[in-house]
Amino acid sequence: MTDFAIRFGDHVTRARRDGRPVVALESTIISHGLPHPDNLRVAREIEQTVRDNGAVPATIGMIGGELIAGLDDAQIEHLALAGDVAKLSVRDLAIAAAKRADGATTVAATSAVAAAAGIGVFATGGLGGVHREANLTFDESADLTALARTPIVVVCAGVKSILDVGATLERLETLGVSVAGYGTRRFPGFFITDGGFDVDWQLDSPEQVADFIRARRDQEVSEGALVLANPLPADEQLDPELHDRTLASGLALLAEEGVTGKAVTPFLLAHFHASTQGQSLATNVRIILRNAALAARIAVAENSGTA
Ligand code: PSU
Ligand code: MN
Repeated sequence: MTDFAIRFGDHVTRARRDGRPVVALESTIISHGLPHPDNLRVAREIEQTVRDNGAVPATIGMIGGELIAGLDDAQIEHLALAGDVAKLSVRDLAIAAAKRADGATTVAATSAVAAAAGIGVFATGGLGGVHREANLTFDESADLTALARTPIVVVCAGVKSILDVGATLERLETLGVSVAGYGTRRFPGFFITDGGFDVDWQLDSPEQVADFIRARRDQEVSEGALVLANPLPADEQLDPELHDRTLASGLALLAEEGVTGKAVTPFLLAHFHASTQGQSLATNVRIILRNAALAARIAVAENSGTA
């Protein structure tokens, strides 16, 4: 007999028993999105920010083939510092379990596991999306199709400007994923406040987002996610000129070195962090912590409304 079911960390088991709000967090940003050793420090700060805002963090990942909702500190440290952690999208989860692998979950996999575990709010940095030149490479993140079938709220700063932002918004529309700006109708570009596109809807408070969750549940019509785009304030963004320069050199390097597939996002992120003397890293961290705080406040609002 085998049991590959999702296991809950002790702190998440307690939170569920006590009816406390829980926020899901991904582990790919820890293992693959942020440079060592800052990644471990940031992973801990994200969890603390969720706690400071009244919710319980459930960082999701895989240890030795076991899918865990609510990694403990030693497990987070392992995923942050071990060199051979797999990047797991939804399609990888069962294979990696069969291989007893250690793995970090992407937005797609984290959303799917969180929803299966009854967690309705998830904070991350930025979504995966449609890559530039996807018309030639077909490189579109499985984050998009996963969100189409996963009832969760993903608090993010839009999609990184390393992607094709307009095409990503078009695909989200086609796939039936709800999209709203938090306090704005402009869709952010991750490091930069304004990604260059409008969205149709703006939500203005954690309570309003909690009402979205209730409406989706009561209506029983849509199965898809809400992408809640939470931009950095303009005075906290990465200098747009530095951003454009770094993006151009990163894309050139990508082509030169022939990087493709799931290595593209980590490669470009590492390039940003290496060539902006830490500025993009500091920006990235601010984004994640702001999203973690907002997600916690949404989880609290949702929880108090249904108590
Ligand atoms: N955005 C970030 N940092 C990241 C990622 C996105 O700011 O590390 C990760 C997320 O886990 C996302 C994944 O789900 O990259 C998308 O990868 P791909 O394009 O290979 O689907
Ligand atoms: Mn891809």
